[in-house]
Amino acid sequence: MIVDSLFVNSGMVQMEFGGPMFPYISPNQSTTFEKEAARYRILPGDTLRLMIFNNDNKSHSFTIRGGGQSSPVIPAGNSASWDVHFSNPGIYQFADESDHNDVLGLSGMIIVWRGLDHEFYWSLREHQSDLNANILAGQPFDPDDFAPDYFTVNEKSHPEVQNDSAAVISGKVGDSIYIFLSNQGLMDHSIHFHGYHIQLVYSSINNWQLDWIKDSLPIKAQESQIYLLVPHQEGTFPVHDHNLVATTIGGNAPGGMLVLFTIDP
Ligand SMILES: [Cu+2]
Repeated sequence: MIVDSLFVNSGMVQMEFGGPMFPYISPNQSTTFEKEAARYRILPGDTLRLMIFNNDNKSHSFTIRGGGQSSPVIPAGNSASWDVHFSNPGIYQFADESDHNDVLGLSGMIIVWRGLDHEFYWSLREHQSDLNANILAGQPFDPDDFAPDYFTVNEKSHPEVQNDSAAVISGKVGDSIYIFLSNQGLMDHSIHFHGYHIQLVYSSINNWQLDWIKDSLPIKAQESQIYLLVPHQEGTFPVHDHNLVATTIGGNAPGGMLVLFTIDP
């Protein structure tokens, strides 16, 4: 049994220095609100017990997307414990899908995989800075009208994401480097590496590209994937979404889903 905590915190976020502030609800691992979502890493066979503390002013509950497991409903200011079981290795998403709380930030990834020497994590998400206040005010939201202006890896746009050592891939020529991706957003993305090819070793859906070795791989909304990168050369290269709207930040390029990474000899 792995025991960990999940604090539902609400606050204001900014996805760009000097950019707009907008309301957000985040699953965090402490009582301090931060935009980066909690991430849980366990081994196959482990049971995860989440102690959930709801610091928000409305009730919340979580489900494992596609998995049929639900937490208790936790009223504002209350707490509950939730045991989640996984019979297969993979990447799972926990989310509060009621009232579009997941669009407001309330979802994250649970990784159930064997231990590895070199692993990195990418939670993909889009944000529309003028939408969240309307959702919180109870106005209807039609996903067909979604027009995001911020695109994040671990809830940070480039260049801020360069400070995230869990997102910025690093290693040496010949290493087996695994990248755990979970698309928490509403859009499909296409992850494109410069300098290297990556192998798709896991997908949470029936993905006919499994085991393909390519420089670009699409990832659907709410899909999770694992890439294996075995670098054949040293150097510094970008990896970015090939859907170029997602490499903007507040309407300007470059930014968003773009990470520069370095492989050493
Ligand atoms: Cu490119």
